[in-house]
Amino acid sequence: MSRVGQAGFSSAAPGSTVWRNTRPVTVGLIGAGVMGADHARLLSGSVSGARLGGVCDVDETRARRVVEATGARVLPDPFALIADDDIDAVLVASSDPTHEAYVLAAIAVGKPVLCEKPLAPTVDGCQRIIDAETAYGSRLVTVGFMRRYDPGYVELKQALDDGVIGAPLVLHCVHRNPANSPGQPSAAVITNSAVHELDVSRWLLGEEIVEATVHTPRPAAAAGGTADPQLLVLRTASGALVDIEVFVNAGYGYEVRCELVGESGTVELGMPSPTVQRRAGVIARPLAMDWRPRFAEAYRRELQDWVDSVRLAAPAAFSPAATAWDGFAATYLAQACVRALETGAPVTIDLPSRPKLYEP
Ligand code: ISE
Repeated sequence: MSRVGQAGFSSAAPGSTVWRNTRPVTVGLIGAGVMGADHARLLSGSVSGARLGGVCDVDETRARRVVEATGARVLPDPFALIADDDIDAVLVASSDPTHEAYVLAAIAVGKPVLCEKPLAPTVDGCQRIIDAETAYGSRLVTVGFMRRYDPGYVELKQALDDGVIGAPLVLHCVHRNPANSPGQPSAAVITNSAVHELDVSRWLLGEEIVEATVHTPRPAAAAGGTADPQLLVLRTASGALVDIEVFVNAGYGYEVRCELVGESGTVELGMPSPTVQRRAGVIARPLAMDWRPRFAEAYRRELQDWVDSVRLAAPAAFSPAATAWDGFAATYLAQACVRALETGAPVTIDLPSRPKLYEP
């Protein structure tokens, strides 16, 4: 019997709103860095039906700072946290190379796990997670591609699905960060940043990417040798095109833009700020300096949906949550784009077929 069943989170029909468990879901957090601290704050104040039960980080002082005022325990060992009887579900926000081991450990004890992107940095690592989840027999893994919960992206997808702009032809994406770590490998511009657009393209368009080319202008002086910006051009199975300008040393702020061009109209994300400032001779809209304020509502909705799905022991009806298969696909596409960057030539992408467990 699954740990979910043992904990009292018994199966419910998808779409049912009857909570099978009235006590809050006790979440164990691995990783108390920038994203872990943000998740802890949301779990403690903005998400209903959950409590933070334990936190583990390689830096114990950082973990202590995060649990202050929450009543949660600091656990020294991530695997002990995963196995702990008090922990119902696991949130992985540690460094990318550690994700696979923690997700596999959560599957081994039958606990739901929300893993920050990437699911694993390598395709083989993602495949091992798919194999473990398939052997377990039901889905436990969610990948933190939070843009699927952003109100703007959700409305954009709704417009497409409602037929408001006709069949999609071109998706234009822009993804800019003010600055990144000096010496960042050129591949990381794709695997760490553009990977969001790779996921969002599949999710929005509801089809797979079959070819990728990556173009690079002369690198920006601020990029310190990294190939930045990059222009990714993708072709989908039905023949639509996706272009992604990713520029992680853009200097001026954090900005994400997206416009979908259809046969009879276009739809694009609105301005991120609801206010307009007039001052010192300019009309301006405030811009965030990193992704947390820009996607604050998306992170909140993502966590709430995950907690609700744990309480229901089933995904909520119409949940946009990314599965382990979506995590696999994102890493697979990112690696293909890295090959396209390195060779300068188009790369054909033949994503393996979706295992039965992940069929809609
Ligand atoms: C970061 O890791 C993220 O996931 C952000 O959403 C993205 O915008 C940024 O470029 C990444 O470094």
